[in-house]
Amino acid sequence: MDHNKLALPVGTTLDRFIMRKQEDFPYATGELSQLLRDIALAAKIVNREINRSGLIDIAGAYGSQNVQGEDQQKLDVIANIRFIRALRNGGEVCTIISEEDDEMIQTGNNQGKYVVAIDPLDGSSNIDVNVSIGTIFSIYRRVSPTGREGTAADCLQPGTHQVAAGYVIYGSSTMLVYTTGNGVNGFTYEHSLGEFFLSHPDIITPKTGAIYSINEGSSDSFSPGVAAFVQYCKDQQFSARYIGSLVADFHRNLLKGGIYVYPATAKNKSGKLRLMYECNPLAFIVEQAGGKSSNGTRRTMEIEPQIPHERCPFFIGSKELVEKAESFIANDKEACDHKPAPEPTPKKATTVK
Ligand code: AHM
Ligand code: MG
Repeated sequence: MDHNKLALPVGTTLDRFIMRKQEDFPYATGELSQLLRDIALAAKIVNREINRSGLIDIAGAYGSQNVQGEDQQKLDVIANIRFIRALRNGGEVCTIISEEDDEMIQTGNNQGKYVVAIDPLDGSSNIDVNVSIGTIFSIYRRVSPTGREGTAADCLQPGTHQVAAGYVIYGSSTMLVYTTGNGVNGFTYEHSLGEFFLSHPDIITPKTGAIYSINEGSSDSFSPGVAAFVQYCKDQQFSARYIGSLVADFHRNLLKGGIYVYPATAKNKSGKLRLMYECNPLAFIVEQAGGKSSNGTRRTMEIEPQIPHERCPFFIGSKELVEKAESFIANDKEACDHKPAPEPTPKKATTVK
């Protein structure tokens, strides 16, 4: 009897995977590994809260707004507490930027070598209706000396300086996907064992795809370049898929190929999504998987952040599709640059009396 058939191996746990990766770097101190494990632990707790949110009184609005004037959901607040507590207790992080907090959060771990930017619960307006939501995080090495609080310079680094980034999707299954700059790996949560197991090793995103994800409700205020790109997607008979939950839209397109766009609109003049804890981490992941991310004219990860909650237009997904969107935007810009000077407004005829 083949014993393996009787009891199939359960596979590699996230903890073991992180430890193995650490062994690839002979001088690694294990702090980044510990930090990733802290995030995974908080994700398990948040996953538990989300799963029972319909049963206990933690769904719905909290009755306050975050720094960006958005209504906070109770689970936004709970997830924020859980992640901050895990990062504070872990001891590796000196400073945190969170979507839910106006100011930088000092953890009190002044010896911590890392800073974290996090959206603890993205797409939270979807909580009450059982739609997938997510956590997005980005990890930087501090640039200021240890022994004191982290500074704005530690927190406001361009995405190219990220040492790790990832997301958790709380969906039909819960997954954690992350990169440390050496490929992208995905882990699925096994509830009964309380562990994430490697289920999607070395994720590569398709070069192109046939899905476009954009909120077309705002199409009246799209720039001509964005409007032309959307028309191109329709002409190609692409499928429109928009959950309105960034992690879920991104995750689908990462696996199947496609493009997610949140452009500048009349309501959100610089786009809606935040550079530090929504765009940059996903940009790092997509690039590591062979895809591309841009603000329409520039690589997302090269944008120099000015403020913690900065927003930027976001075009992310399969390389060919992001490049196609950029080419429509460049043509639009060229058209604007070369627009003939407007006809002088005819002077009002003077009435000769
Ligand atoms: P949030 O961080 O307040 O949850 O907002 C971000 C969400 C994204 O998950 C999603 O892609 C986008 O906002 C949807 O915005 P819209 O409803 O304008 O299409
Ligand atoms: Mg968000």
